[in-house]
Amino acid sequence: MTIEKFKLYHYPATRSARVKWMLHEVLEDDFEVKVVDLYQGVQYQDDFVAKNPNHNVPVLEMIDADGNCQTMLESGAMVALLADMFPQKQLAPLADEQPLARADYLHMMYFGASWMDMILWQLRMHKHLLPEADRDSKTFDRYTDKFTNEIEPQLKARLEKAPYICGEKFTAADCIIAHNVMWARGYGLCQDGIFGQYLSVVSKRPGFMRGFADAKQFQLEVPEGSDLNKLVTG
Ligand SMILES: N[C@@H](CCC(=O)N[C@@H](CS)C(=O)NCC(=O)O)C(=O)O
Repeated sequence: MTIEKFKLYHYPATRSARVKWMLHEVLEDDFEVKVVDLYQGVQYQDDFVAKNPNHNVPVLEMIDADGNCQTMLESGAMVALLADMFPQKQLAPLADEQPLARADYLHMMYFGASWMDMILWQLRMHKHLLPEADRDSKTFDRYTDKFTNEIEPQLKARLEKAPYICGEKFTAADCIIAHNVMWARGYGLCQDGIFGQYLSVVSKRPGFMRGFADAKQFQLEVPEGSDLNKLVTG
């Protein structure tokens, strides 16, 4: 059964941009995007929480030809599924054809969407999102050190060998890792030239350009007048 419609709930440059990029890779512009204004707290309104009790983006709705709708709430799962749904795009090694390459690809996909993401989220929470009184500079510093000493060398070692995170070919894992690298650079990490080189390679892709065309709308600081610091639960 084919999917008739994809609808992405999105906010520029956040984790939903990973999925927007991937959707552009596989569908060009043939999907719907609904912007959820995170700084206005729209994600905490009842109708959005009914869709996503975790009150965050991305949310991906997929509607099949019979009108059945499946909702996904995890960016890593969305990117992985889209790569598998469009094998002709060759964005993921197939488990039966290249089991070792598939293992490495899944490893990097999950490393990006869980382990690395968890560290970046702590930085974001303790620098910009929590109410000032709840921010802990020791937590921020500890995760900065962890990222610098443990994560960056792993990424660097890969990118010194090949242009993409899993080797010579772009894969869907790059949608997660490159987004994380940009996120990390916003917090002063991933400053080595190899990361700039990596981003300059992936950012030449039309899917990337479309996915991040709205990125300038994102600001790291919560704007004056926003209640997000009071609403955020992490
Ligand atoms: N596990 C989720 C996390 C999504 C997430 O936390 N999104 C952030 C933006 S990067 C968000 O919408 N936060 C709003 C909030 O919690 O108020 C995923 O990766 O899909």
